[in-house]
Amino acid sequence: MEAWRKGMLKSLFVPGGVLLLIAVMLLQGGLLPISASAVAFYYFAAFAAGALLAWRFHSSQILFALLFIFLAHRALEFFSAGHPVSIGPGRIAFEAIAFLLPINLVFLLLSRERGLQLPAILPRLGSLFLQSVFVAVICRPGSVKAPFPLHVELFSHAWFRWTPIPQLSLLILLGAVILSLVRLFQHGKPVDGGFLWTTLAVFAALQSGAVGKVATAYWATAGLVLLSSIIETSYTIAYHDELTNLPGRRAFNDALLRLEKPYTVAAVDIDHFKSVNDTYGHDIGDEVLRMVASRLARVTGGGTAYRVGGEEFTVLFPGRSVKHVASHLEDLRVAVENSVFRFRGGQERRSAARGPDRRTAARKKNAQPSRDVYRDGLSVTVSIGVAEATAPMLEPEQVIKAADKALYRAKKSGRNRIEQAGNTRTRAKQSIA
Ligand code: GH3
Ligand code: MG
Ligand code: MG
Repeated sequence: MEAWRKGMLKSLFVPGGVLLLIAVMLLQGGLLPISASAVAFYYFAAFAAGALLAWRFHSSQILFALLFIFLAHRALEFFSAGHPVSIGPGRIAFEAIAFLLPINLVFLLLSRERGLQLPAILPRLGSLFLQSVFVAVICRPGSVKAPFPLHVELFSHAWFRWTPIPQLSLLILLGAVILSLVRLFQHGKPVDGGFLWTTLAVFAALQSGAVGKVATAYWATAGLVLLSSIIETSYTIAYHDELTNLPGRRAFNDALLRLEKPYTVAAVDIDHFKSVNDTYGHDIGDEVLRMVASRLARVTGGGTAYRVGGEEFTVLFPGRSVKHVASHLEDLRVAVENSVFRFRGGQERRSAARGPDRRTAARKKNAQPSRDVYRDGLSVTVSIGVAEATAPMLEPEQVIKAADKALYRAKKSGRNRIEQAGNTRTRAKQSIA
């Protein structure tokens, strides 16, 4: 649970929150005198690099968010001639953009990523064009006030003296923040965190008058946050297994480089997993893998679980000896054993096993799931081999090999149990019902 909270907090604040915090400290705290040319460089670099990355990673969501933010700021600069104004086209542009931009961000956040195919980008380009025409029309020279809805007062005027942002826009910005927070907690995707902190950076930019040095730095930060969410996404793809969301083989290899004695390695393998696939089909097999992975992700005792192969996992316990982790591994084994995986339409799914899978099952006489199937659910068990780094086994490869050997012994002696390297005694003997 603790690890889950830590991971959630991290994906909430890193990197968007940290970037915005640094921007606020530099810009509001005056820690560092920043020249206008440095801000201009930051601004163009953030948007250009962001657009380049979004294009290479086929993210129309991010590309259009960057485009909307960039064009919104360009329009504000244009209509207010570079300094905040409280009347005329400059103010109208401010009210229109404070209203439209957060709505566009919400739409982009809710839209499904369909890459940079023409059918996906055409409607967005069309909407961008229509909005540009709308802004140009209401901001034409001589206009004094924006259309009424843009500055409608829903609450007492006195409450909003602190901000130049119209009430309705504040509400939409708040809605966008809440929505991205909800999505972040639902999916935990870096893009959701990106939209959250970008919306807040847009708020900071509007709050600082939308034009001028400080505001420009906030617009640039909005771009940088989106850019960093692309980097974060590609990191997640490279280091996490897509099916189970556990860190994958690359993350495991990375962790091995950083390991220092003492540490313990546990090799975990699902029992009779092939027969789960054969009996219920590959999709249910995948679901079961996900379920087991979610138990592994919550392993206690300072361990981190990695998906190193198909249905093979490794838990690393840096700084721990086998003695320290034994009870935690036992808790893990029991947690998997007691988890009943439920799915709808068990019988239909059962007949879904096709082709070679089914033939293999028919041929293999003793192919049966490790646990009996409950009405609409099944449960699986895992075997665990555990080894710690002690002389003469000092290299991670040796420790992993020893853990694998112990795992093999656990399989041999009946499965659903934990075996320790160099110890022939069964540590947690459990008979399979
Ligand atoms: P044992 O108790 O000896 O480990 O038996 P087992 O059936 O689990 O043994 P084995 O390691 O031979 O089987 C692993 C199976 O896991 C084979 C493969 O079909 C299945 N598998 C590997 N990766 C995936 C995956 O991503 N999804 C699904 N559904 N099945 C997978
Ligand atoms: Mg297995
Ligand atoms: Mg296996």
